[in-house]
Amino acid sequence: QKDPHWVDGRNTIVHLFEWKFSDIAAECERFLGPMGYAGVQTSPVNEYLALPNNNPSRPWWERYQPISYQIISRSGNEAEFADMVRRCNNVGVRIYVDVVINHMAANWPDATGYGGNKADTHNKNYPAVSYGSGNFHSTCQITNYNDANNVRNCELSGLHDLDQSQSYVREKIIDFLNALVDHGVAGFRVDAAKHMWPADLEYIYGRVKNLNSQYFGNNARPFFFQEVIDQTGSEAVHNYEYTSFGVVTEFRYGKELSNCFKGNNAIKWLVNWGPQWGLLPSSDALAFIDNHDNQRGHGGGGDVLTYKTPKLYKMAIAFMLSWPYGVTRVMSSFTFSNNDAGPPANGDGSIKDVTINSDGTCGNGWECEHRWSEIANMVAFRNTVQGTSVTNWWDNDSQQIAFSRGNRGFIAFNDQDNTDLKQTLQTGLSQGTYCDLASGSKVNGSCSGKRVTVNGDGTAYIEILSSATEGFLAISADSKL
Ligand code: LAG
Ligand code: CA
Repeated sequence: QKDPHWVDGRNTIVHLFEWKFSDIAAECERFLGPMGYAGVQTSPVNEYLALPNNNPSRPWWERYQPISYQIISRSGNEAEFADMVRRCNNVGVRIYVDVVINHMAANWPDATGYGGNKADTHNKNYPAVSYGSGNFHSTCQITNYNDANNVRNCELSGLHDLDQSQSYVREKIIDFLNALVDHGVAGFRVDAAKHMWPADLEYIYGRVKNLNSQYFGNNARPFFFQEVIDQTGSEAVHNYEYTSFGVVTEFRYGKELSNCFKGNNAIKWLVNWGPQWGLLPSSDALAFIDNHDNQRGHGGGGDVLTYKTPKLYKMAIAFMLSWPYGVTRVMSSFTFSNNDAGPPANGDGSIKDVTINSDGTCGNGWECEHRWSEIANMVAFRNTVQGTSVTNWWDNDSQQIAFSRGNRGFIAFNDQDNTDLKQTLQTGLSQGTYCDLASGSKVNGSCSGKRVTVNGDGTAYIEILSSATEGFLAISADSKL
């Protein structure tokens, strides 16, 4: 169940972290569809804990404490969810829901969900599912990542740990996933997969119904990408235990690329980026630079590049989108300084609308990295070069590299401090003038950024000054003027 069911010619999933369904639907229609994005990962959509103390603001991590499997959240209700899935599918953008099935909410006094359902968390009683204490592993805390039993049968941060080996629990989870499939989703991000037994997940995925034939034809199996944090390979649980029945989030991907573009490792070594670096095989991997956890020091985070260092971040994202590896995912954040802070909210606690400025960026506290022209243009680049391989590799033996994607695209990076890149390089492209997708965009046949002249023999003079705002340059068959 590794096929994301993208519409032909599209690529890349964007995580619209904490967005309301109504805003996601609008974004599919006004931006993601037209720009060639393939899908959206939503935040958890089922009912979760509304923290009893609303001061200072609802933390984003409330969403990872389920109260029931009803579709009701800060993002909207079931009718709004249904409307979003329909509208996004209609413009060729797939929906993937983040599902939290490892556990239920931790101990809280008077735990109440967004839909108003109550849980007696101290007694592991969640009547709105319903789960009782017998559906959980006996209480113990995760303390030893060298012990797979401890990691999978004990509680993660006090979150009550479901026993997915029970057929009753499996049926409840399958019913929940089937309800989402009925609405027309294409698949799921499985939260905390590392903390569940592979055999239980394989059984559950195998029992989820085929995707809604209205959008996916007959016999389409749901896509599963599973969150397994395995950054070192030295813990008891390995990411490859999950790859025979789904894709896995490849945490080493963003970690190593961040390290390179920060200058801690030479980017010339990226010539063999992929399994030779210890990464999963391409077809098993979800590739990303940062996610909602590690951009704020959660989930094994700490030093990945994020929107906060835009020049280096855009270079890492551009490299990801130009390199043939994995199912790519782009993060779309809200601005934060406090790691617990929830999304931009109104006085009544409702999530703020995503507003769009006249220059296409977002307002109201939303970063919208996916709209940064350099990133959106690289999603288009990836569509243009689909099916080609890496050719014409060049490097300066250090922090400057360039390569072609067959005869469809060419990209160069200058990550070297105080050193300009000024080179005549083989681009692989046909003769003509091209618009650089990093410094500008091609709009109505004209270019708002640098122009690159490709000669009859495919060579072109490439210049990226170390002082430039953008540290890369990219041209493609579709950016020809
Ligand atoms: C994940 N992947 O495996 C999510 O990506 C990650 O965001 C989730 O943790 C985690 N698994 C569990 O679903 C997040 C926060 C935690 C937070 C948890 C539950 O990173 O910090 O824990 O969601 O809301 C919070 C408090 C803890 C507390 C716990 C229980 O931070 O201190 O013990 O709640 O009340
Ligand atoms: Ca578990």
